Amino acid sequence: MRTKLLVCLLSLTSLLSTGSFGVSFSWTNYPAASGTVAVASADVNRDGFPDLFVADDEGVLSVWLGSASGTFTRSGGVDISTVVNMVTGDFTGDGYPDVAVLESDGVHTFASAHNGVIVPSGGFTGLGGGREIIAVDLNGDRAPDLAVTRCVSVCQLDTLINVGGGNFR
Ligand SMILES: [Ca+2]
Ligand SMILES: [Ca+2]
Repeated sequence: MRTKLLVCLLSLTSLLSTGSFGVSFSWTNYPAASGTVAVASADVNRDGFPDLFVADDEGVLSVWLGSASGTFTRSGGVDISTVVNMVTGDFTGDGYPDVAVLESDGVHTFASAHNGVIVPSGGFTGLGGGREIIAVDLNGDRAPDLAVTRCVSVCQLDTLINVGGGNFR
């Protein structure tokens, strides 16, 4: 599935970059982001420019701040374990995007400190075998909750309800 998705993305990227759809893109490579295994976007510092959460294969989650030129500068990072996937959302309710990281041992959340820095805010271990994670308001209280699919002996869906302040139950 991921291979097919990658092929589709590469095909689409090729079409876009060659201008087949009437648009073109330039490429920028970030050597400092080598080993990237997952990426998600949000305007972490609310300056109007999208930023990136980047997780690498050495167990570091970094924030890359965007700019008006479309380039990114690494702002800082926190140690994590093996990343499977991640999703952004304002889990703390302060208006600044946070990130929930699906790691090999469970879900860990990191809150924006408003300056492009993120700090650990919570976590659930014992949720091994994670595959996918989404943020969605499951109970209609306007606070984003989390839904996780994971497979150990059987595949299942787990939900984590946001109880405020970046805490889940
Ligand atoms: Ca920004
Ligand atoms: Ca927040």
